[in-house]
Amino acid sequence: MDKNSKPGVPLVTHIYTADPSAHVFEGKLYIYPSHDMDLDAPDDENGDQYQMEDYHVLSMDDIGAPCADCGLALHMNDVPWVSGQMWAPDAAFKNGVYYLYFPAKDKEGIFRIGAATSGNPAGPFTPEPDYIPGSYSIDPAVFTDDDGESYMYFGGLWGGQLEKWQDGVFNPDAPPQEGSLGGVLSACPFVAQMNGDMLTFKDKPSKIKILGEDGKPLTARDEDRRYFEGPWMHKYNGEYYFSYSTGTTHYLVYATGKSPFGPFTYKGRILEPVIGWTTHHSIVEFKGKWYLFYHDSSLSGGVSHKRCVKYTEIKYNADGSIRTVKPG
Ligand code: FUB
Repeated sequence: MDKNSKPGVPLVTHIYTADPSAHVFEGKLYIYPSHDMDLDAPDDENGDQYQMEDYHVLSMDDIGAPCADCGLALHMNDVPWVSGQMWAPDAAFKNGVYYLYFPAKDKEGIFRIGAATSGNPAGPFTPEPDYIPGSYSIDPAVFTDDDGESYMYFGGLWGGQLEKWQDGVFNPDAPPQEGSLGGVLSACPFVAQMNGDMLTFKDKPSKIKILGEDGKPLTARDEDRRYFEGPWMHKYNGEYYFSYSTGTTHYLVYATGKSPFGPFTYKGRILEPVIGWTTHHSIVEFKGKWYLFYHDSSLSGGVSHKRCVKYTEIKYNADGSIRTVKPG
């Protein structure tokens, strides 16, 4: 058990953690992070340095309370379809069952999204024998709306292979969607409504449109605003807030809309760049306040694949905009 948690300070320091998905379950905060490996590896654009093998769930009785590592929740050796790279997970609860969702490479080296179940929010989780049919790419985020319907948002560029799925089939030769492509539309993340079993998609995943204030979809060149990875959905005052990382420009930003399927209109930044290359987050309401969980690489002195999870409070303006946070 670490010391009392504080905003802007690593939640735990005995392991490297990243990509935090925070939820309130059973009156406590549960955080589902990636578990970064303490290994030496050069940075590359394919994300080969992110060789994670398992998940540990973190929990806090309250904001400001100590953060506990609940131990091993799931290991890749227990998941028959996985060959490696267990990246950013998320969790959900329905009908007495806790669900852990996780991206990992299958035996062909293609990222898919798996599910595992438990009666306890801290796990351990029992994996399904195969990945979710029709799932691909990385960074699942599952949002349950007020009417009980759940939706999975997912996708990440470069190592996360999102640009290779834009036509609905895996195209290993798809070009990267970077600024050099000029006016070409940015690669879109995807959303799929979940069936009641929370283990399968209702329909084929559909593309999410992110528009500028002019109503036009963001272009690949617009690297300050276009989608890169790390989606999250939350609802505030009846509006859907779709937030994500811009990757190459290292911002956490958000766009709002009237439906969980979008389209969403770009609104602004949530978090300025942190120490390290990646930036990935979740937003959760707890006891009437809103919190941003995020990571940086401060614990390792800036090594991009050895990260640590932190939190800070976020505030909304009267018009629903989120006040930008500068990392401390
Ligand atoms: O942790 C591995 C990858 O780095 C995640 O899937 C991305 O969102 C980025 O944080």
